[in-house]
Amino acid sequence: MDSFAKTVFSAIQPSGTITIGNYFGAIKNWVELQNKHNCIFALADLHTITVMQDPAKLKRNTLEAYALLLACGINVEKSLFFIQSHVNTHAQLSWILDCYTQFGELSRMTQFKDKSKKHVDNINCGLFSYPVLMVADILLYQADMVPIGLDQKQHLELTRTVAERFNFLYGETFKVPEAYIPKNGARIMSLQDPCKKMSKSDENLNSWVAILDSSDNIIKKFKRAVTDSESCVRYDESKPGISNLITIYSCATGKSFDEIEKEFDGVGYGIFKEAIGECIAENLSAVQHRFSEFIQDKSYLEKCYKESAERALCLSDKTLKNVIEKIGFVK
Ligand code: AQP
Repeated sequence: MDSFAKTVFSAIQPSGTITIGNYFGAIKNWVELQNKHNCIFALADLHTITVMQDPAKLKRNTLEAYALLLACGINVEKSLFFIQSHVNTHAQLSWILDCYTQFGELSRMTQFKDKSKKHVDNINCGLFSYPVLMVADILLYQADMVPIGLDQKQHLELTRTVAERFNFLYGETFKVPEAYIPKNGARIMSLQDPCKKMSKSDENLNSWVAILDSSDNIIKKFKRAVTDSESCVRYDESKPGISNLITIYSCATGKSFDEIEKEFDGVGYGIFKEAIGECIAENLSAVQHRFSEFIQDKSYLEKCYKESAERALCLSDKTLKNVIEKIGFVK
């Protein structure tokens, strides 16, 4: 690894089929960042069990997510890319940092409030302390930069607070990381309720587009996307439906909002929705093709995630040992 480059850490939960929200908000940036920085990426399966999972499905989702991220361009020659539960230091540091995070701080996390409403029958302690595990994930690698979508901003702020608190108590231990939020695509909204973010665990299958959806399905989902009753293709925050579609089209094509408005001047929403569907389907077809190759080669996947996990363990163990020393545990 280049010792002058920055260290970047980010993770994604294998909690379902990965959406274009995850893609434009996170993965696409990860792929670009790998060319300049020392990147460490993980599949956050420990985070995933904060919500009840079917074991067979979780296993399948994890392997598929691994293959899919390779297909999107995560390159294990350049970056570390491992499965979080394979690296024990994450759970160990998380417990320690639980003791340096206040109940009040975690109570204010909007993701906890949202998920508690969604899973009323399973408001478990892991769901509550999820942000601390994310703090540990990041601080273990002394990350400078954490690429995230806007939904994770509050968790990143908590990471900074906990790092500063620990450093204040015990002297410089953790690097205080910065968030890296994309200018465009930081918050892709649901196609059925554009006031809600697009989420892979949303039960309404028309609300999200998965990277692995068939072309027909992608085109159908965009045709069904909820918009307002007007028909002028114009970005306007008071019209979240059409504005979300413009954002998605802009992420996929690299065109500015102005260029898109000109391109679709005088045509109705119907034609625009069809154009986005076709464009996204075309954009994703190469990724889908590569995915179908990676997913068949289980021994290659295993080699990649095992090697990365070994290297991640070595790196993160340095931080953990330092923390253990500072808090007074006998080595
Ligand atoms: N809709 C989104 N727009 C932009 N970025 C997004 N991200 C997630 N949804 C959007 C970013 O994707 C990365 C990985 O997210 P995650 O899987 O760790 O957790 P999440 O944010 O909870 O994603 P989901 O899809 O909503 O998962 P579920 O449904 O399981 O809760 C993060 O960087 C996130 O910001």
